[in-house]
Amino acid sequence: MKFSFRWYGEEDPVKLQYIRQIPGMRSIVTAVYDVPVGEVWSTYSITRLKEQVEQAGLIFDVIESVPVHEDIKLGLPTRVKYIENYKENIRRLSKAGIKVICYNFMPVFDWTRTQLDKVLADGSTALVCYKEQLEKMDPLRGELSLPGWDSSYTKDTLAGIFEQYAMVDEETLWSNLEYFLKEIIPVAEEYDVKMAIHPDDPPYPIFGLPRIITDEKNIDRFLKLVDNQYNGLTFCTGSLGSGSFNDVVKMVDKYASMGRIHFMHIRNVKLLADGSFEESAHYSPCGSMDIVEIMKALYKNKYDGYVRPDHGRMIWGETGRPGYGLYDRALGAMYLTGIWETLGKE
Ligand SMILES: [Mn+2]
Repeated sequence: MKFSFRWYGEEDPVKLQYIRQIPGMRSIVTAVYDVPVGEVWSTYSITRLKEQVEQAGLIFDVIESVPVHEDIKLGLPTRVKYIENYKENIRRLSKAGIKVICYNFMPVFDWTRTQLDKVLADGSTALVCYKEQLEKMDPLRGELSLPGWDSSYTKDTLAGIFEQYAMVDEETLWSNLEYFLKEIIPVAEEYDVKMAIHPDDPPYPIFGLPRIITDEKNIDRFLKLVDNQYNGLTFCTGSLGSGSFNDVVKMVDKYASMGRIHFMHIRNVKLLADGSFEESAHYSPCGSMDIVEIMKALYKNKYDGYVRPDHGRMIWGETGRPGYGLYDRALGAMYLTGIWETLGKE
């Protein structure tokens, strides 16, 4: 298992030098942020990122994410150009040493929460998603203040995109995903880059938009669209685990045994009775996930891919990017490292 940590580049208040000080830390998970979605990443920016990471004594081999342009998800004729750009990004990243690319196929909105700084009983703050609040949110009405969603859309363009998605039901989204995979996976294979789709977060439709990477049945279908090792998963325990219908341990075991997990995001969530959830500390008793059983499933299958502690709470007075502070993620990393070391001695 290769331990990694997400870093948002020079703007990130968490310094690479601090990440290096987490015992067992190996790789940096990052991305080029200076180009619009859908464009080709400059070799200059990629090389610069690589140099920064390596100067800190860490390895540059995982990208999260190369975002998929909305026209690809919508299946518009312009997707041809954006898919060619995507292929070029795979080639360029491969040449820089990248082994895994994480991406997602969620229409319009990436991960969605209703509050980013909910104060928990111990005084830490965490990201939460309360069903009741979510149902009241309407991105098309009033001021859009969706926490965490740094929108590049104005209200008018957003209305236009929603109108386009009115034509895209789940089956259409599936066929648009299949088209995309059939184009890019051969390039990923040729350049030895494992593509790892991130599940939808939360794993059910929101705001009337379809979501398809949500549960075991759909992940089975996804893997069969292009039945090739290079078409794999970022298995996010928090995203899939925030649907109570998902048996996360069973799914980790199944997909790890198939060799289709290339990247693990491990975090805990506390499920509430109405389907809401709160992000919690990694330690199993703090939430609804059994992190030890998840690690055991990986160990049993000799998992050799990447793992990173996913979102953390804000603790010890730290401020910064919600979910991506240093302290709680470092605690999570050590917890995972400790479990992994123990399993190796049993
Ligand atoms: Mn994740």
